[in-house]
Amino acid sequence: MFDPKEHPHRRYNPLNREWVLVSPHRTKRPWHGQMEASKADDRLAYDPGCYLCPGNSRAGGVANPEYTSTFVFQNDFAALLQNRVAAPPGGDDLFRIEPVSGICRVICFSPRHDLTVAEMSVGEIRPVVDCWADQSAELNAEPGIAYVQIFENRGEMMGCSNPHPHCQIWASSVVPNEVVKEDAAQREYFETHGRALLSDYLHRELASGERIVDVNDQFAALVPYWATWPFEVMIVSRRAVFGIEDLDDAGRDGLAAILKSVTTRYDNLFQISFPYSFGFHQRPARAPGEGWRLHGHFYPPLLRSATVRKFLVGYEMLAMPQRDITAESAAARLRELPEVHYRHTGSRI
Ligand code: H2U
Ligand code: ZN
Repeated sequence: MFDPKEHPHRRYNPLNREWVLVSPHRTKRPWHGQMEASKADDRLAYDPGCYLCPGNSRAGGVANPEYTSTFVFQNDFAALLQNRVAAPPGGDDLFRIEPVSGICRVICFSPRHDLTVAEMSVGEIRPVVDCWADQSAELNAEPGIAYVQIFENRGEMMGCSNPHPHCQIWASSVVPNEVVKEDAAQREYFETHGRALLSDYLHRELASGERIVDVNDQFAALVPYWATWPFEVMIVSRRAVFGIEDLDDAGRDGLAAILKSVTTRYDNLFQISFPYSFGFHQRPARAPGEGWRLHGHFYPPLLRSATVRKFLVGYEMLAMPQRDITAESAAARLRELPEVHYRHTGSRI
């Protein structure tokens, strides 16, 4: 008898239409503790050497204002440039080339150098949500912008250059690869079923509860059935919202609350500031949006302790992604963790 808790199998990701290999037999042994001693965190609220702190100078010599909430600036080392050099797509079947233009910005979440999303209050995260929504609306309205990607690299393990809480926005004249896949999958699902793919998926997940990490009126957090990373989490709007700027007041509060919940659980898992890449996926700027559902992906690299990370190498580079612990057991662990941050005494909840 096939038992998905024991036997190797593959699971289908309907959002990107790829398969992931699951090998649950490799983690039959339970692991207890192996809790790394949490590193003493002696970061200061203000770091005179940080290029994101209020009042400090950035590359090129521009000084940041004495900001008190969020702060947005043009990336000084932007990967995309706004002035398109006019040229049609060129080349042939074997050598294709197209110009790409766009706008890259950096958003500081807080003037406090020592905070992270996990250690900010829901009330402090809410202005960040508003900033994302405003930026997304503004950039989607720019002529020549096809997609607005908001993402955060958290932690040195993810290549983040600075611990000051911040994220990036890259708005591009092309729809990037991952979004092209999700756009096609959601559009075609909508054409076939007349309902949004993630709406149907979320109903099934909420009914089963097995992979749910947390839920509020507006958003659900879950380990997707097809998760690749050990503690991958997806947050999904429970309302028919295509993009982040479409969130109403309650939706924004709900998003702030679910982000606080997920990041706090992450930090509590190994009692460290948990590294991840996070980003939203939303309707492309010039797409109808029908079939789309605003969601975010957390991709954290850690496996079973603060130092043991998962690499996507070997078989995964050459064949397909693979995981050991099942999505269900990862969800259960995250669900059972306390919602209060391990470093908090109760003053900052
Ligand atoms: P990450 O830590 O996620 O890499 O983001 C930092 C970004 O900040 C990075 O894209 C930009 C880098 O280009 N940056 C500036 O715009 N100005 C600076 O003075 C330093 C870094
Ligand atoms: Zn700083």
